[in-house]
Amino acid sequence: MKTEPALFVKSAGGKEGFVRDGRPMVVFAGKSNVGKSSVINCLLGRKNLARVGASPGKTTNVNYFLVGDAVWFVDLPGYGYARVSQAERERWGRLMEDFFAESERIRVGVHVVDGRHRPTALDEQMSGLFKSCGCPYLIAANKWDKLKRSEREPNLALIRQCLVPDGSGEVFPFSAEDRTGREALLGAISAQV
Ligand SMILES: Nc1nc2c(ncn2[C@@H]2O[C@H](COP(=O)(O)OP(=O)(O)O)[C@@H](O)[C@H]2O)c(=O)[nH]1
Ligand SMILES: [Mg+2]
Repeated sequence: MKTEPALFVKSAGGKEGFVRDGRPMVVFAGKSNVGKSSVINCLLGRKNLARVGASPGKTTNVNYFLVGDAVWFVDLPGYGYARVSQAERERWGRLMEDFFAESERIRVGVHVVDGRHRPTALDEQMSGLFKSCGCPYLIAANKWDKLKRSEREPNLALIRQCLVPDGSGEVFPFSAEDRTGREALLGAISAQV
């Protein structure tokens, strides 16, 4: 897969703004602050195409990046930020429902989770959305650089057990900081688009 050029094209706050141009989509989701923007930048070899550290809970839109003129990288709004209103939470739920209702264009799902912790209930909900759309499901266990060596195997096993006990997806140790797992994840994405 060509990762250049990569450009931010648009942001959609609702289904009327979704891109429907027939190009395949690689869809990224994750808890807010898990490093989703950093993972996208790392994969694309860019510093700040997807905005890192934009205040958590504020990026409530679906963002579209056109990669190599051929593939959409779609950045879904982060979830699980404590200080958002019930109304915002409901908006997120509706947006996800609308987005996954048009799942035939999703070629692969990339779920960014925190490699240090047990997946949350919302991670499990998100996982269900990815699996229900029937696309290959890849999990990036991010912030891997922060794990002690002794934590690695047990954490991988825990993430697998929580999200893909039936082997319905693949878990990749990943670090947007030191680029652990970049080639492996990019290879798995490339195989689908
Ligand atoms: N140590 C470490 N920090 C990371 C990693 N990925 C992201 N971060 C940091 O985590 C914070 C949130 O990252 P961001 O990409 O904005 O998260 P997003 O809200 O999920 O898009 C930033 O301070 C990043 O520098 C990683 O793999 N390792
Ligand atoms: Mg972000």
